[in-house]
Amino acid sequence: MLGKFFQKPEPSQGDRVPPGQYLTKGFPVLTYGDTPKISTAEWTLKVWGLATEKTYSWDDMMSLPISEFHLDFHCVTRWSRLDMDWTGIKVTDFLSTIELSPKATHVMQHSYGGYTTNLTLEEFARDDNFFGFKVLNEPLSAEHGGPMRIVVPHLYAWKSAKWIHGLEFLDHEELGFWERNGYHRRGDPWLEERYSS
Ligand SMILES: Nc1nc2c(c(=O)[nH]1)N[C@H]1C(S)=C(S)[C@@H](COP(=O)(O)O)O[C@H]1N2
Ligand SMILES: [Mo]
Repeated sequence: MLGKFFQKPEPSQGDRVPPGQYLTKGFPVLTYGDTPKISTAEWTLKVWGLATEKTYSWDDMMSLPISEFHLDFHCVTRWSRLDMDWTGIKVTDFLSTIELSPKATHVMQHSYGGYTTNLTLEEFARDDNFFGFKVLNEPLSAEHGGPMRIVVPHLYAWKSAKWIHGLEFLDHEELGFWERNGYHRRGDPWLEERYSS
């Protein structure tokens, strides 16, 4: 994997690169299966489970506060991309528009195409998580999860669902697609939580 595209971190970058990761200056595409092609006009986001059921359109989302984000992105297949600028909607701003049951402790992200990935509510409701729709000053392309994806920068990137389509709130842990197929239930790159044991 090393060579032209993947580099060992410089010493000055070392404290930003989790153990066992290599740097890329590009933005690789990592998708299991086909790429859904969803226009903003047809895109919807549904909330259900331990929250009052509600469906958001693209315009509903665009009426929420828009924020800028600067982050590093770490894939469990060992590439890391530093310094990405994104535009999106903070998960915390979104959550203030829904009625969540006090019993909710976990959330399952559901994507167009059937991909799922799970988080605790605490990991999901962090200030640095967001619904991203622009990256590197361009609208998010279909291959990277456009028109809208989740980004959870503090965990491995499989926790950042592309083509986000639903959020299911739960009072217990359920496992998403990769978590059922051997990946770690949490996925902290600094602890190298790559696989379940
Ligand atoms: N819906 C969906 N989301 C997904 C994936 C996927 O296959 N489907 N792959 C995950 C993985 S393993 C990674 S590393 C990142 C990759 O995002 P990128 O293709 O924009 O680099 O998306 C995550 N989100
Ligand atoms: Mo990944």
